[in-house]
Amino acid sequence: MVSRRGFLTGAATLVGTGVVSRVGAASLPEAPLASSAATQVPASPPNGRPFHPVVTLNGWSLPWRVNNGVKEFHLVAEPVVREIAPGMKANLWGYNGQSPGPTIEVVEGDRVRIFVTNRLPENTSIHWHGQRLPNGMDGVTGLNQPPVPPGKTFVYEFVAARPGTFMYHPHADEMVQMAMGMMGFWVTHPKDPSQHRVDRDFVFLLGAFDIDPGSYTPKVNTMTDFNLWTFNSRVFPAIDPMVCRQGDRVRIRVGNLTMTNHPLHIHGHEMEVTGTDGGWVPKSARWPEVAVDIAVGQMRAVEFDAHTPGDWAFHCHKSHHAMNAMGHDIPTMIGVDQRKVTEKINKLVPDYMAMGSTGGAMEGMQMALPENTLPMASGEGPFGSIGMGGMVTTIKIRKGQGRNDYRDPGWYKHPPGTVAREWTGTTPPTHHAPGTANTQEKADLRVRKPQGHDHH
Ligand SMILES: [Cu+2]
Repeated sequence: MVSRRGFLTGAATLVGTGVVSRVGAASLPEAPLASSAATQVPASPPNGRPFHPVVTLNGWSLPWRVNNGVKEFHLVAEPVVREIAPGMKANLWGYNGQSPGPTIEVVEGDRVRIFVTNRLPENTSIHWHGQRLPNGMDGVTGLNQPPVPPGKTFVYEFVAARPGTFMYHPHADEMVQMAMGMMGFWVTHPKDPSQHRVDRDFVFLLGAFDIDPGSYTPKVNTMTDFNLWTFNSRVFPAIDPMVCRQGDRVRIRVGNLTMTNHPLHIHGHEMEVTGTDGGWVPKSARWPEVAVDIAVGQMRAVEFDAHTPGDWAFHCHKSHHAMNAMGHDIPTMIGVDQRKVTEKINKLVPDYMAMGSTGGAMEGMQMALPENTLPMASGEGPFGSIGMGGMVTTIKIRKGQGRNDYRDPGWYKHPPGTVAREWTGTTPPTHHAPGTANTQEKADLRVRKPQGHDHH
């Protein structure tokens, strides 16, 4: 759902606020606006050098116009409302209606002109992370350019010199603006479209937000203890699956603009890093992996052969990043029989809730959620609760999926006899490991309310 916010609308807004940019409103290209968080599969490029477009997970690519051979884009930095998942919206800052902003796709050698209009309440700028460009186009406020004040439009112009995977983000009040969701993806395709050719090319940015349960705006001073871990400002199960055809060569490009690293793990397949921030990795220098760590500020392109049909998990392997808010400040209660204890504690602490004696903290949790809050973990699969949230999605590989078809094919239908099943024969007697037999009686009981007060 991309709507056309034509230059007339833009001009009216600029004139209305008494501000007209240096380039003149009439020469601004339109700044299209995305109104939903659905994945929008881009069509083949309507003009310019041919390329095979990428698919932005829960995002879209920004249309351009060609003006005397120059590709012109218009980004509008502005407050947006982003649906993090059905049931939760966040007041973020982003570009052209969404956070992250739209993906910019150009071809090696293209001359690119990007108009950046600031509709935020404070100065901004854009840094084109990873690009070779004239120093004055690099976007560091104060160092390379004056800030873009609210209401003004600046113009950036450079030649997309090398093919690869890039990002864009502000370099003005960076801590606040990136914590608010200001970031976007950039792909420079090779001049020869047969180079680095794959069948599916997915892109997304890793993000982190700290939004208190029941509230809508991220706490921008949080440094490490975030409670929402996102792919393109979405959490599982609201992140779209990466849909593939069996036999496809698949690329996933990821950029990390959070404050910590994320080891991304693929199930059932092996991947290799084929591109880094600095360019393409020669074939002889690649090695197979099933988890690729993406450090802060890094971009990686990984590739794999989609050889085996199914619904394969793809997720950050930091387990706290595979769940949503409210996962912290909760004590470990595995092995503690809480049945009688809870009764006693409830006399002292009426809202105390026992959690997870057998390990399944999330599944056992029955608690009314505040408004605009997601459960820590949800997602219903064909076999019941998936029990994850955050940085998780699935790679859905199907035989005979259409070449350019990214529609969710539904859950995988396993051939008979290929699903793990209960053993129904006789079982030999089992023995406890030494020292573990009476754990429940011997456990040193230490109970904490979810909100953190200690009670002994
Ligand atoms: Cu992570």
